[in-house]
Amino acid sequence: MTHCPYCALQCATLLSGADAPSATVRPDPVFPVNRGGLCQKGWTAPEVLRAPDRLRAPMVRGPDGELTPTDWDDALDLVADRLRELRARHGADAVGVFGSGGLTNEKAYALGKFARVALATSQIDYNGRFCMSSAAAAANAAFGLDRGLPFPVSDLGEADVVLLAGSNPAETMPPLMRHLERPQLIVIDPRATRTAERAALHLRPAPGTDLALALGLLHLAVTEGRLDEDYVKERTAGFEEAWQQAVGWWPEQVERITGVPASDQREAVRLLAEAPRAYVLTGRGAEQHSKGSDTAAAFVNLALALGLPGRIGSGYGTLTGQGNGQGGREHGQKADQLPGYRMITDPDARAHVAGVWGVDAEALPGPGRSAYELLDALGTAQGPRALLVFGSNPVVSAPRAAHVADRLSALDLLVVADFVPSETAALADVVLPVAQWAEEEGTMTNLEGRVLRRRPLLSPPPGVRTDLEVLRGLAVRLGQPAHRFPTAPREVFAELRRASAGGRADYSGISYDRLDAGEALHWPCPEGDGAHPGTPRLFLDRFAHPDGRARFAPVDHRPSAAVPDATFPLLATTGRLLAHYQSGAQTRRVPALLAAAPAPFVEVHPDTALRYGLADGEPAVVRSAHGSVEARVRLSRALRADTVFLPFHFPGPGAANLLTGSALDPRSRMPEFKVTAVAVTPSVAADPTGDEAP
Ligand SMILES: Nc1nc2c(c(=O)[nH]1)N[C@H]1C(S)=C(S)[C@@H](COP(=O)(O)OP(=O)(O)OC[C@H]3O[C@@H](n4cnc5c(=O)[nH]c(N)nc54)[C@H](O)[C@@H]3O)O[C@H]1N2
Ligand SMILES: Nc1nc2c(c(=O)[nH]1)N[C@H]1C(S)=C(S)[C@@H](COP(=O)(O)OP(=O)(O)OC[C@H]3O[C@@H](n4cnc5c(=O)[nH]c(N)nc54)[C@H](O)[C@@H]3O)O[C@H]1N2
Ligand code: SF4
Ligand SMILES: [Mo]
Repeated sequence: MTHCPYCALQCATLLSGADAPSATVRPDPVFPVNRGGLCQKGWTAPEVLRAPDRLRAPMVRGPDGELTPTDWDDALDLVADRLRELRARHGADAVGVFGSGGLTNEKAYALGKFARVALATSQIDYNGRFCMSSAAAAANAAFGLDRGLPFPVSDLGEADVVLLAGSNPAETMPPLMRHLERPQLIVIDPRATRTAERAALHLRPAPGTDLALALGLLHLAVTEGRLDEDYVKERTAGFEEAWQQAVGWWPEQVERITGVPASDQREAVRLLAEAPRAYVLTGRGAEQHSKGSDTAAAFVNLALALGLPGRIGSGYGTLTGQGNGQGGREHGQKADQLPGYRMITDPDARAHVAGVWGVDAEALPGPGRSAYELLDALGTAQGPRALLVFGSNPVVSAPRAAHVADRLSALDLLVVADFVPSETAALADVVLPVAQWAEEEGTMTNLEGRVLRRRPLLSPPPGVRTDLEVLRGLAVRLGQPAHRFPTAPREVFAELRRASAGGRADYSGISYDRLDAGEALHWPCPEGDGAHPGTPRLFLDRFAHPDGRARFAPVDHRPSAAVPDATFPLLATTGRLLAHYQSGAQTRRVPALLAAAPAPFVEVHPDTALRYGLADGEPAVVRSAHGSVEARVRLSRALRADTVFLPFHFPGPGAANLLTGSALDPRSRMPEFKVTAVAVTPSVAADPTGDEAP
């Protein structure tokens, strides 16, 4: 048994076939998370193992400007020489590292250690910043701990009501819907999604207005006498300050900002408050905003007011996205973190981790730049001159993508480790071919904090190395002792356990042997006298703050970075399609998935299309203050008339991130992926800004 290579649900799969050409998967019928289900991406995952253009040899850009195959020693020597040179000339922070929530725990841990020890750079961050950072900031502040779901997924199946704010699991985690059959759903989404079709109540706010809506729901919870006063008194702090912010958000005011009728707001609060067992869950639709962490906090406030978190059968959670989006944010590849979900600025944390690594705590760098800020600084006088990318395709997935591509091109050295020639690899000076999920061993931590085993069932193609082998090869060339960078995942995990011991995400009681014996282990799982059973449900007795209380957050609504005006009268939002995963680097290589969703499009309401002269299937140009996108129009009544939708899975002139800007959440540094002011015109018409059409 292993697990799907894609999303955080980490559906269990059984692989058959002795090699990549013959490999097939089917769902494991007993694993409680997917309960025999898989989505189309999971079923077709073996296709990526045998992708015709799979990378099989390291490549170096030659004097003619072309990427040319070479051998591993030449490639790694070249990278190490260039890194040494750049460090000598510009200092250790001249080298940056970009990691991923797709990496196993072992790889994420090794990457953070490699950056801090072998490169001594502070400049490391990862794509999870674009994903989980807002919800993580809110959960850490509220509960003192950030585990996406602080309860097993299967608990949802017993609930009476589940509120989903900005999440479309019917397309992004289809097997999760098996757990959402019993509960009545309240869906908050500007679009009538496949998830919303299943909802008892669908609230359709304008993109970027969830914060006002959540404040309004809290307002109603209080004014309609639904506040759980005993819970608030016994288990929380800070209610009064939060209430002072919500007091002015009466339903009609909220309706004016969000477009959600006051009666629907009342109905949502009634459903939630009257349910014996209820959950509030947020997704990227609510979180990927320049106010994403305050928005997540406002939904936490609502859950706290109703007394949900830390009770069996009720709670608050966020649906983590990437395969190891949870573990990826715990083991030290984030700019401000060390393993065990420790803060890099905490002297005790530095001393503990330096002890495990066998280095001097003084020598560890401090916090670096967040993902977008790191990409934005590349090749500038103050920023890194070299970047190593492991597990991300930022040319397609980062905000303000054209600018990011320019910054990557301005580097002295771009190194990309991948198994397919992604759009980012195509810009690299050196491309390093690595092994994939079914060819490597490790652990992943799913959306409920459960640690799972990834198993090596096939041999990698000749010429391919694992990420851990690449890191050791570079570390040794940079003067590190080989034993400091083990390549056996089991050895790395043994060290990760020690590094995490005593931290917020404590893995010290978890072992490959326990996982192989079939134990379900959710962190924290400290090592003790006996075998610790893990912690499937957190906060039942106390929250993780020293006084055991959860914190309300005094947050208020504010507008998005760009609001519509005469030039850019519409709101564009972006998101996912069932058939593709993220930047599409993997799924666009699977024929069945490409056939299901072959090309970029912009979804427009028919009334809006009429107004702007757009016709179904015709090419259009979508413009924002940051750039423009070419895509075909797809008419859909699922949209609000003021909103258009673009999937972000495609590269080139149809890449949705050509539209998004550089606004960041001040606390989490999350980009504003979910709302951009745009104009949409038929591609032959004149540009509304007066510039010439491209
Ligand atoms: N098929 C597929 N599945 C995936 C992935 C994938 O790429 N493809 N990626 C995985 C990852 S990394 C992640 S993070 C998850 C993401 O999973 P989701 O959060 O479910 O995915 P999104 O489509 O980004 O956004 C969800 C919904 O937010 C809505 N939305 C847009 N703007 C707003 C807004 O302002 N407010 C509200 N309330 N809603 C808004 C969109 O209409 C969309 O339906 O999916 C995981 N699963
Ligand atoms: N407009 C818009 N943009 C978004 C979002 C949105 O909703 N709207 N969502 C954001 C979110 S939530 C996320 S998570 C990001 C994700 O966006 P990306 O970070 O670009 O994620 P992927 O497309 O999964 O890219 C992973 C790359 O790494 C490779 N890879 C996979 N596994 C490994 C591995 O183990 N080792 C190595 N070396 N390589 C590997 C894959 O082949 C692929 O090329 O996109 C963000 N961008
Ligand atoms: S829901 Fe996620 S983990 Fe499950 S098969 Fe689909 S992509 Fe894979
Ligand atoms: Mo994500």
